[in-house]
Amino acid sequence: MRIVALAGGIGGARFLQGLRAAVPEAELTVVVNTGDDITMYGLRICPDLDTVMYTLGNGIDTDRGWGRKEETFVVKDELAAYDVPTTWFGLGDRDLATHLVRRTMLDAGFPLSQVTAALCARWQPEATLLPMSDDRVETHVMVELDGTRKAIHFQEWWVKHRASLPALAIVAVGAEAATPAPGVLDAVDAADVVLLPPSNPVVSIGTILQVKGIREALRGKTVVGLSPIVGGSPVRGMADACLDAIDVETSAEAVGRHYGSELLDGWLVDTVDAGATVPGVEVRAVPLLMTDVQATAAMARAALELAGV
Ligand code: FO1
Repeated sequence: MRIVALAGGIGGARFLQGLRAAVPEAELTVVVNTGDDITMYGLRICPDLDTVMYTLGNGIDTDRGWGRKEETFVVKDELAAYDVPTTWFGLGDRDLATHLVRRTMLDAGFPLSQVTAALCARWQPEATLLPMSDDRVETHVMVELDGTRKAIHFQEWWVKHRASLPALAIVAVGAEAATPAPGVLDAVDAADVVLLPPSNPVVSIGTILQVKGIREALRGKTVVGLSPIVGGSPVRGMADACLDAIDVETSAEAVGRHYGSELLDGWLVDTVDAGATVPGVEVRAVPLLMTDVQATAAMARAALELAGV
C-alpha cells in the first residue's frame, strides 16, 4: 500500500509513528511543511522536517516533542552570554550538527530535498521525507507590537510570544511562487490514500496546500484527515490562535468544513465530537488522543479503514 501524508511538526510526527506501527509494510511518503523554517546565525533551521526525521528516527526528545533527546544547550547559553537577540529560540548542541550539515550542503548547491535525503540516511525514518518545496517559503505573522503593526517570523510569534499576540494575518511568504519538491506530485499521484494527520490546519497543512499544484494533485485522490481539535481545543500546540486568525471556530467540525469536501473524503473526529457533520464528507468518531504508539496506531487504522484501503 502506498500512503502519502502531509505533515507539520509535533502532532504530525507523533501520528506518523503510529501510522508506521499500524502498517509497517506500507510505502510511506511524508510531504513536510517548510513554512516554519528560519535562518538563524547563518544556519537554516527546518523545525518540521527535523521533528519528523528525529521522531521517526527515534532521536526526538519525547517530552518537548521537538529537538534531540539527551540534548544539551551549552552553545545556547554561550550565545546568551553574548546577549544575542534570539535567546528565546532553543538551539540544542546535538541539533546544531544537523543545521551545520544542512547549511554546508545548501551552500554547496544541493536543494533542500537532497539535503533531507542525506540527513535521513543517518536517521533511517523508514519513510521518504520530502519538503513541500525546495523553494523558500516562510510563514510570517502580522501583529500589533509596541503600538505598531509589524510582520514577525512565525517562530518569533510561536516561541517568543507563545502565539499570545493576536495574529492579524498569517502569510506564507513565497508560497505563491513555490513549486512542489521533486517527487511530491509523483508520490501523490501513485498514492492509494493521502492522509492529513492532526497537524496545524493553518500553518502546517494549510501552508503545504498553498504550494502550486499540491491541492490540485489531491483532487481525485482518496483523502482522509484527522482532527487536531478535540472537544473545542487543540490537542497540542496553539492551533486555536491560528484558526482565530482565519476566522475558523476551534472545533473538529469547523476544521473539517474548513478543509471541505473538495479536499476531504473522510474526516476522523474524537468521540467527544461525535455528531460533527461536514457536508459531502464521511465523518467518523474514534478516540483521537495520541497517548502512546498503540493508541495512535489505532487512529491510523481507523483512518485507513475510513479511506477504504
Ligand atoms: N519550540 C519551542 O517552543 N521552543 C523552542 O525553543 C524551540 C526551538 C526549536 C529548535 C529547533 C527545532 O527544530 C524546533 C524548535 N521548536 C521550539 C519547535 C518549533 O518551534 C515548532 O515545533 C514548529 O515550528 C511548529 O510546528
